[in-house]
Amino acid sequence: MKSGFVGIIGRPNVGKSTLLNSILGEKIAITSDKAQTTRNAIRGIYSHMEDDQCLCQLVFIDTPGIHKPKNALGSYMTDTALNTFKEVDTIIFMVDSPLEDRNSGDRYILNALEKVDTPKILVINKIDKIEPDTFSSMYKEYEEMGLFEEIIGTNALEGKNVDVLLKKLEERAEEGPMYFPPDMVTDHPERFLVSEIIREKLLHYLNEEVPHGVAVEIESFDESGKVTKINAAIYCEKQSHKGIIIGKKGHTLKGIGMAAREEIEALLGCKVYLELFVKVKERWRESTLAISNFGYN
Ligand SMILES: Nc1nc2c(ncn2[C@@H]2O[C@H](COP(=O)(O)OP(=O)(O)OP(=O)(O)O)[C@@H](O)[C@H]2O)c(=O)[nH]1
Ligand SMILES: [Mg+2]
Repeated sequence: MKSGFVGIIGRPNVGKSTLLNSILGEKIAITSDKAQTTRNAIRGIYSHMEDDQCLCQLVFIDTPGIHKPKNALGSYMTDTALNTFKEVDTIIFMVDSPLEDRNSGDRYILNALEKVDTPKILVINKIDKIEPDTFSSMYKEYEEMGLFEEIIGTNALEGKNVDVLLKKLEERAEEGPMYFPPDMVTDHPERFLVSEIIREKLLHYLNEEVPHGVAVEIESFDESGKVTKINAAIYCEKQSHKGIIIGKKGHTLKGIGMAAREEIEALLGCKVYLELFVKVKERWRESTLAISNFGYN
């Protein structure tokens, strides 16, 4: 059989996590329309089965968007993405718009990519939003760089051309072992996935700086009864943010809790009682110790 590790890298918000979910046909990675959604390397396992046999297993690593860090959390995120370059057999570099000014984030990543000899595939995502002429000129510009083995246009949200990408990756994969059981989609513990679902709802319900400054910590996870009881703390950076998260008469937090619970129930396949608390930890994103305590280490 064939197997290999594939890293998905790019600027924030280009659709990396959406692509991972589309490949797996299951939601493992949280997504949002806000930049810097993903904070850790998220592993998703794709096993191509035929007649009970695994023909190819690809372990995808979805990474945080590479950006100019403004705090310790941002540095951790960007380092996580850049370190993936060395750990994988193939790099998918994802973009969603043409290369523009000289100092654009994509140019920064391209410079870093030039320094590694890992095979690279360029994915131009969001083709539904790119004019055909623009797509052609993007294709040409990237092709002329001679850095990429393949260039593929996708619409990750609707799964368009994701099969083409998978086929190319499978063709390129080399003989190798099965790293995970073929029915395993991710090796992240349920606790982590649950905390991410809560964080995703925070990103959906809140605006501007507030969701970027939150961390979710699962304080207890009790599966002993018929209903799984989960207590989670939402940490934010300011007292004023705490007020925003809770909302008038607690409406915002209630909405977040309801949306999260529904998805957690689907994930765990059982009824869930979810209790959320909001706490303040000032400027936690600037402290290496604090970010490490929240699992960003
Ligand atoms: N129109 C369109 N939107 C897309 C497509 N792929 C992803 N999106 C949207 O783009 C936004 C960002 O998607 P994510 O998957 O969270 O992006 P990301 O690259 O993982 O972002 P970070 O984790 O912040 O680095 C979401 O609102 C997605 O629904 C696409 O092909 N077309
Ligand atoms: Mg992401």
